[in-house]
Amino acid sequence: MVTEEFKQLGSSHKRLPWQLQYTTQAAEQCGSFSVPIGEFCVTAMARRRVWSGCVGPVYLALVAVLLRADVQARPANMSAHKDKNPNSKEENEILPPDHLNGVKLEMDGHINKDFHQEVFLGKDMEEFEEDSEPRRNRRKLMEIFNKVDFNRDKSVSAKEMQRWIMEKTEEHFQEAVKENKLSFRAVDPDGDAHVTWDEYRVKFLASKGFNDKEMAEKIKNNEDLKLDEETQEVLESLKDRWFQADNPPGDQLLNEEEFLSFLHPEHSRGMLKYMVKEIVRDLDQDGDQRLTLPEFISLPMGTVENQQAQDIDDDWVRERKKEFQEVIDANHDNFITMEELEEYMDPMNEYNALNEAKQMIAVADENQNRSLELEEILKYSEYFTGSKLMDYARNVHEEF
Ligand SMILES: [Ca+2]
Ligand SMILES: [Ca+2]
Ligand SMILES: [Ca+2]
Ligand SMILES: [Ca+2]
Repeated sequence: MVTEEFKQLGSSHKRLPWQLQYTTQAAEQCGSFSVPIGEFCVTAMARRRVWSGCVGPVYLALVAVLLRADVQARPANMSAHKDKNPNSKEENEILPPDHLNGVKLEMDGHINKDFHQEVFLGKDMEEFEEDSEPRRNRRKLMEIFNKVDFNRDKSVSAKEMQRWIMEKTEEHFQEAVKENKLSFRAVDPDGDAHVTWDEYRVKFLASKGFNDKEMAEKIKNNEDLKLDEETQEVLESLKDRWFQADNPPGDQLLNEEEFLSFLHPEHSRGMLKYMVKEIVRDLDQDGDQRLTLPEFISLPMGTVENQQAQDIDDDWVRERKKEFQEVIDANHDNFITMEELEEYMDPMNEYNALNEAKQMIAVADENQNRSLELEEILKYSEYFTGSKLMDYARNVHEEF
């Protein structure tokens, strides 16, 4: 189990906007590329019909080609490049993030591999990523340990870890609120506290390299924007989401709070439901609005070309199966309903936090006393923080 966890730490997530992520990430998971085109087409077509009428097979082939190009051109770990690229930074300000911190599933239905690190580190996550100096990391981890150990008995119980997880989850939410202020200012430059879909659409297109004045003019005159298929696809799923975030009575304008739930669906009940619906729709093959195990594990669907990829694939399936049976399917009737998935994905669910706490403890609890001592946390620092501490035993000694 531990080895598996460690292996996961090394695997990177590719985070593309909303629906498109589905196929590319699936491909990445098994180390080879193949589009589960049947499922994807159904999704793309259903969505497209709503907004712009019918599509031909040529279009779908094009999407496949574009996706293929995209997968190959993209760096292995997008999050690592995020801050070094000023363009993508600007884009990030107004686009819904592809990955939500502290939420158990990615928006495409994949399991969030960094979840336990996110809820253990809170907003300090990046410090551990950037800082590879083991001495400093060790000190920071010791500081964290002392805070998690609320009653100061030198040991972290499940209750203490649960409390900590809830606190760190709240921290992610506060970060989102803070970032949203800036994002909202960027989409609402005239400061009238409301943003129209058209205003947002122009900003989005500008972030994609289109000329904003030209686009605004075309939109005003109802002209064809002549967008490439990929941009069109992303825009349509953004539009769905935009209208979903518009609280009733809908006026097609988003205020700051609505914009927050547009960017961060995880903290709004209505948007959480919407996100769950999207995931179920994408994975549900027989249309009964709930997921069986085969439906839930069918996501990567790739052809596997070599043994290494096969192993990754097996791990992936094993982990997904475990999550289905032991956690998400709460009443163990072999179906995941939308309600069950919603509970599972709700970041503020205390029961989930306790489960997570117990799971974290189980990974590192070498002396089997159902709580974590400092030595255990330091030894498994890679699991908790993503960064390895060399010679942990000697160094612990030094620090004391
Ligand atoms: Ca304690
Ligand atoms: Ca089903
Ligand atoms: Ca169930
Ligand atoms: Ca222990």
